[in-house]
Amino acid sequence: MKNIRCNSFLRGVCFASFFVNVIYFFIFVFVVFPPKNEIPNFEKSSGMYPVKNDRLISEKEFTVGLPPVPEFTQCEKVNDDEKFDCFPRGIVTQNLCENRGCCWSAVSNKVGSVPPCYYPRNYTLYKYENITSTDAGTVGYMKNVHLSPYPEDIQCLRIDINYETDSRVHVKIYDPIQTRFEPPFPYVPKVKGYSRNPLYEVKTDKNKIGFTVVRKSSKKAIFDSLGVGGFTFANQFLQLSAKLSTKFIYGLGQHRNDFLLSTDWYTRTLFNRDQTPAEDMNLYGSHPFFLGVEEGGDSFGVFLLNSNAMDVILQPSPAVTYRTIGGILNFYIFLGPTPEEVIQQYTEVVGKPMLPPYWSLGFHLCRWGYNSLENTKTIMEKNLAAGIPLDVQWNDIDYMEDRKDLLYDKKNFAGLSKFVDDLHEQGMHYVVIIDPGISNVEAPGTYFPYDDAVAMDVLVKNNTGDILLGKVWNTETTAFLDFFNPDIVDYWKNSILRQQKEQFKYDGLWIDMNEPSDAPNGSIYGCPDDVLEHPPYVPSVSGGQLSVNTICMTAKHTSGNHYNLHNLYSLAEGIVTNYAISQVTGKRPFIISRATFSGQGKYTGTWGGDNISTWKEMARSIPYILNSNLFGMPLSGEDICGFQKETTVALCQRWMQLGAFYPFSRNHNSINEKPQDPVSLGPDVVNSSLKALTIRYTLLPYLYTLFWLAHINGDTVARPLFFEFPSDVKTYDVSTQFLWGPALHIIPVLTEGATKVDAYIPKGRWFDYYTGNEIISKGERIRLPAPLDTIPLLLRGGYVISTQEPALNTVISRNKNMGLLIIPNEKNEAKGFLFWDDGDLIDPYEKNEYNFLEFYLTENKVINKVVKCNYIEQTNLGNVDIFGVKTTVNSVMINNVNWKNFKYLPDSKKLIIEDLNIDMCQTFVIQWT
Ligand code: MIG
Repeated sequence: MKNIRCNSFLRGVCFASFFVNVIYFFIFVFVVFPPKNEIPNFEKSSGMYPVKNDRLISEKEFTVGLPPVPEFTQCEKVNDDEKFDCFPRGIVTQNLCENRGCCWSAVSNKVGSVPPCYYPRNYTLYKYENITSTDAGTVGYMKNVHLSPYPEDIQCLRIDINYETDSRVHVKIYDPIQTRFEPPFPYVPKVKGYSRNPLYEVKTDKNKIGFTVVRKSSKKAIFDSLGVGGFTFANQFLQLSAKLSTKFIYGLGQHRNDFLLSTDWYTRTLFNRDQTPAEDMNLYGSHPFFLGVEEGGDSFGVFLLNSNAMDVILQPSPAVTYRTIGGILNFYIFLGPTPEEVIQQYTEVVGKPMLPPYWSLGFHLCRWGYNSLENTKTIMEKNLAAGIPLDVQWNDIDYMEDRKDLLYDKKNFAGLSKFVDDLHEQGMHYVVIIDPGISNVEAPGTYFPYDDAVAMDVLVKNNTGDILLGKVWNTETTAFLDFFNPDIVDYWKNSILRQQKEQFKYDGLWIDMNEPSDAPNGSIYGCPDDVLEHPPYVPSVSGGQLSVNTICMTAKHTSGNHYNLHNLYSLAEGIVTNYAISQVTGKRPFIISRATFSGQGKYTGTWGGDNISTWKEMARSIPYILNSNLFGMPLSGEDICGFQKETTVALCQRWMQLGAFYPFSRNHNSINEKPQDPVSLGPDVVNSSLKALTIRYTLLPYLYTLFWLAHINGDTVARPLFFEFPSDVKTYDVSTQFLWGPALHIIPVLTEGATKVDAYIPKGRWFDYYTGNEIISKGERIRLPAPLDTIPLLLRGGYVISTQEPALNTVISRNKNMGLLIIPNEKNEAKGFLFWDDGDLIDPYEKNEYNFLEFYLTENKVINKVVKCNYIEQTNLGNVDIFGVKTTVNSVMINNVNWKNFKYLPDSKKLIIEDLNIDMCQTFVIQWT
């Protein structure tokens, strides 16, 4: 790329603005670090959990500087759908609106719909000084020519458009003079060179601010921001709008809404918060990424790499508006064209998901309030005795001594170390919770986590430089670990090591409360009055203020203010914890995090937080799982049978079936609720759980292979139907069914008492998992039987699924025979893969210690292809089930030798070949006639 500089005029402007910025800097320093003279008043906490739906929007309206000049006159003929809101906060009048240079049309003065005050077509606060395009992209410099209604417009902006890959364009708009905050992670690998043959074209215009990305093949503008809306780049208010090529939009998490997003003037707020999942609220995680799917299937993705609190508004045009309160505008746009490719391209930027240890794909049992080791053990043993496959036992904060991190209750949990050793003997694993806040009131020398943290200076500070104190679970007050401090790596590793050495050897960590959650709103002293605490525009966060239920925005981390880093806190903790555990145990880490940010899936899995035991919540868990997969965090699940409120037998029976197909499958319950493990709920729940979990365990090699493909390619594991059928519009809003990979269709029962489900079955050849019955669908709704103990499952023609004989846990099942399910398509063909390794090794790919096999069916012959067999342990094939064999089979040949042990089932048209003993790392041919 040619090096383009500011022209002399612009240099003048930029220079002048440099001095302005220096002055701002001093003002800023003064505001952020006021002379230390007063301690803010102690604001009494409104209890551990303040009312969480108090949406309070009372932002100050700033109308500073010059009102924009009257040349913005193009108010006519803007369709309602294309009106972009020019006055998002406060009560607007015609006068106030027009003072901003915006257009007024009171007719449509409805909250949450057509804005009465909207941007004129020729609204522009910036003018290009210089814009140059080359084969590699575009560079432009713009200067601020009209002041926005927000303080501190950035005077000089640079836009870099880089054609990074054939399917990805990177657009960065930033201040070229004074560096602004950019998230330190996810770390995006730099691309060398540029694409010579991009799938897109990017249009710019020297008279209009913005850019338009056009898909070359269809000529459609997928993201068109040229002269759209009111582009603004002030210090704490950055706004960009764009028209989109489709109203089928997904993502922008974390929220509890329909999977297919509404474009009906719909605001999604991204700001990590400890908030029981409820509609229209910002929840634990933030993922400024969306997937758009055009009718016909062409898909694209848009990622705004920005960690500040933001609102993202969708409107019917369809169009999107980003309003973020800090950082820069850093967009990555992905061209797909399939939805799956969009996710692969997105995870190229934010990081591919980690490969979970094999055992963590088993079933997990947990609750808050076992209250003693004895009770934990009793419940666990009852479930094992009932034959419930169980890989992992968990304990919640009740195992801690006075809810103190890194210490266990030696009275109620006496013998924990032996218990954990015994679990390991049986092939089971153990996971415990840990919070990012530690008690600061223990006597010196009695609580190493605090003493060490002070000695190593790894705690979050307040605006005056003292340790910030909040209150989480400790008896008195809580200090927060600064996961942005480089020294925290040693601190965390040493703490975990010490706990493992002196106490017990857990296998994974559950990192909770890491939004971070803090009950007193900010700190026990409240927060200072500051532009970081009360920015001119506050996104629609529930609670109305940024510090509600978390620490102050003025809190200090080593790498900056909490204002910028808030949404990254859990990612920082995830990165450090992943490293620390792998160092301590020498094994592949397993971590489940409540809060998340883009790129989290590279380090941790996640779960949906404090859901409620209702039928509606169970159904809502499916969009959650699908979204997590879109966000590159395939290891996700919800609390099976519901966390809060009492579950019922009928609900838990169905939820255990659905939960058996969550990528991360854990039954978890809140304190004070009745036990809800299968055995405690009785035989109906036990039987359903047994049946569903046995299938999960049978299919684990397939599930593990999907996780491998996610790890290597960025594929999804649990997948919406439209990922496999992108041209079928009828699949676009299906979120009551989902797929594992391409081949297993899961159709849970979501209504009480129902014993049938009407499901949308995309066009093709399918087989009932249980009966082998063939279903040919034209792309229609089909009624499927669903007796209370059964979750309908369909296998998709065209695939080979690898299986293994199930057992009580995966350490046992991994010694058993493997199998293949061969599921033919209309042409009697099928293919599939198997990834296999020791299940616990760190970086099997980099170390090249794994097996990868391919399987192919053509007509009446199955063969394998050995791509790699570097993991020295036999993968022994014991049986092969072939579906849809239309005529009786008389003979079976294995490697050209007759094989007697087979049966043909005329009713289900299944051929079952048994008692094999084939090393799958040797090539084989199986034929039948
Ligand atoms: O404020 O550790 O979401 O799963 O059981 C509650 C106790 C703290 C919140 C988690 C939940 C966990 C609970 N924790």
